[in-house]
Amino acid sequence: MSSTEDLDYPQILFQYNNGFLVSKIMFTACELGVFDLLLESEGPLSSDAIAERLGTSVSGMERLLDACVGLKLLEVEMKSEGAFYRNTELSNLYLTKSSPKSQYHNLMYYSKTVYLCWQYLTDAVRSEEEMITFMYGLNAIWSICGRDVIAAFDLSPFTIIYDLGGCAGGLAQECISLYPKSTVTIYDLPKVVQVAKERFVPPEERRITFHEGDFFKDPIPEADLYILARILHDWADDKCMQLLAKIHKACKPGGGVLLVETLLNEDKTGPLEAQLYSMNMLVQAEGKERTPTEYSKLLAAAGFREIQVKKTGKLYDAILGRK
Ligand code: ASE
Repeated sequence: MSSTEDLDYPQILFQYNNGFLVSKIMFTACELGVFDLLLESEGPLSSDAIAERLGTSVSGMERLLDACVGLKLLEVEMKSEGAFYRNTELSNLYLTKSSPKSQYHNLMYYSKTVYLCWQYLTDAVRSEEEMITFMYGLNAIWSICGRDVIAAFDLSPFTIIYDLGGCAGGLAQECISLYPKSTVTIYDLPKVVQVAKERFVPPEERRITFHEGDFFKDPIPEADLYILARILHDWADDKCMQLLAKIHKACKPGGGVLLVETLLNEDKTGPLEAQLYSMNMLVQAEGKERTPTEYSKLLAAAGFREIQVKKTGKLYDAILGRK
């Protein structure tokens, strides 16, 4: 009879449980330069000598070296004076900085960046929930500033409007309420559109429609006005240029693009909100907050003319460019 005790479940369990300890021991020995030192030294070194050369504690280094021996990243030789350590072939080949096959930089990327991200693995797997929370968070501000940015320019001549990255539709709702002849299409990623339809925009709102796609990869339909609210601040200049040029191509002659962003002062001395948000873009996205001149240059380079900047006095300002 085959019993579950025949299978070494606990061993498998503990092996999985300890996986990250193994990774971190290898990363740490690499980062401290243990393998580089042992490659360069004439012969095997004692833990005291390694600790001294690398500026670490002796007790910590001793344990790290022994753990590396356990992992076959080092070999130890017992002499009358004590333990002496040397690299294994694997360490010499892959864990030293100077080897032609060195994996040092990859390991450091894992140790410093990937390792930290995995602290949030649970949240990432729950990310639908997180995305919905983010959508509520981003949408809430339009009940305070939406009217001001939509009213900053007379948008009544623009009847077909696309809100690119329009997300939960808060700004689109402000738009149709101020401009009764206009329709707004929210262009966003399929998973965002799905949530916007289910939870945010009431189906009886006939003047708001949806378009599922990735505006960097997929076609952008022809329209009178494209709204880019808090989109360009997510991206570096080259991506902004790519998007604006694509919008310029799709735009009807006489149409335009409306940027809605938190504007920095020309000398970047403020406002504090824009400076704080710019730091946040460094952490969360690929972009930054910009000055009116920086946005105007991007618009002009994409072919837009008659660029006008309107400060609203609230958190978000408006910039209009015409084709
Ligand atoms: C984005 C906007 C935000 C991307 C990530 C974001 C906001 C927070 N995280 O386009 C809203 C603006 N607030 C801050 C702190 O930047």
